[in-house]
Amino acid sequence: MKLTPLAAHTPEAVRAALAARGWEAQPAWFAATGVQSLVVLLEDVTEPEREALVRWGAKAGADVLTGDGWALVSAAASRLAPLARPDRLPAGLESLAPALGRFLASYADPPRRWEIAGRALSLDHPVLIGIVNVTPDSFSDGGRFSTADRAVAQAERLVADGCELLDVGGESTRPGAAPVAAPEEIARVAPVIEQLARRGLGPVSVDTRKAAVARAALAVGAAVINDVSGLAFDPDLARVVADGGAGVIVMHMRGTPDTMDGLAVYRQVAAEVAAELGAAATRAEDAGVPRERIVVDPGFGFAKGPEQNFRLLDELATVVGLGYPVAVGPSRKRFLGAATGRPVDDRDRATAVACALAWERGARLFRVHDAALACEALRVAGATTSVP
Ligand code: PMM
Repeated sequence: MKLTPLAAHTPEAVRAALAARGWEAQPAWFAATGVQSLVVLLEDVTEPEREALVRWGAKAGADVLTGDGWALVSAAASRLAPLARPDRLPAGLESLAPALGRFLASYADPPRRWEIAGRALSLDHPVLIGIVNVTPDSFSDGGRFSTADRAVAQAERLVADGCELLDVGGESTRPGAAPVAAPEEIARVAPVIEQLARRGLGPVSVDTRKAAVARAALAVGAAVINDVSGLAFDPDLARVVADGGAGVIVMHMRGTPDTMDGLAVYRQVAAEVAAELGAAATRAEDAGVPRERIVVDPGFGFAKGPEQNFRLLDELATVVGLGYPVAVGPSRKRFLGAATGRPVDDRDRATAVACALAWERGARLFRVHDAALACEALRVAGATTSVP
């Protein structure tokens, strides 16, 4: 007998092995995704549910590790699937089916498009979001692009370097930054968005936490609202997104930019960020934003220390498991400086690597200051990924 270990982090190796032995494309793909091993953590598990899980695990050949009120289940996707089907579910595990069903469906068929105002962005390749800061105190460009003309020039370069969405922001969210009142924020971003729309540059997203700014931005042509507060700062923002038919990026943070550093306390950062992000996305859906318009972002650097950012980057699959497309914004952030020792103006290589790692773990959109390096890194990363 001859033995060849196959790559287990992607279904591609199994699919290719089956295809090379005469399997048709579709059954080969289904079988390849079916044998992939998945691990899910279950919480709020009652004692009878725990016993039912252990019995099921012994019969199905799944690993079930349990403790008081929780269970960790590890099994091939095809073995987990019956637990999501009401007709095949073992007695006593009824409450598991809906959440597991949602997870398995998005795992087997991840979102391929993001609907934004007036169009859709395809997610079958890495999508770069170029940062256009129009804040005098922006930490990363030192305010060099503080006038509308400079912002437009920056936007032109970002598009030339491969950006498919331009994110215009008028309020710095770094710790200690002075808050900006809505009229001032509108005066900064609206002329830039208007010019970008007039020149056919974009689509454009507006980086704001405020409903009034979002409304003004949509009126002059923005297609996406990017809210670092995850729709928690302004209770009216979700409705503005829904009424405007806009796309939305719901980012994770805790507290406000001034209080967030003190709130960076987690037992398990990826699980908690995903749970809080899921709640934020539900806020959007409850306000009438269709699921197809929502992107989630784990919020690197927001209420997370360097180690937590790296854990989150490595365990991004937990955020991807929510079933929404995932955007990431590691660009030039402190945790990259902590790993490389590089100052803020010399972190574009580190940013490009972080983007490639995030793509590998399932992120599809990448918010960057410098698109050229990230674009190259993502072309290489993207070329390793086969989309069925
Ligand atoms: N980071 C910043 C601002 N806005 N939006 C999203 N969606 N994700 C981020 O990570 C994010 C963001 C802070 O960085 P900047 O001041 O360099 O723009």
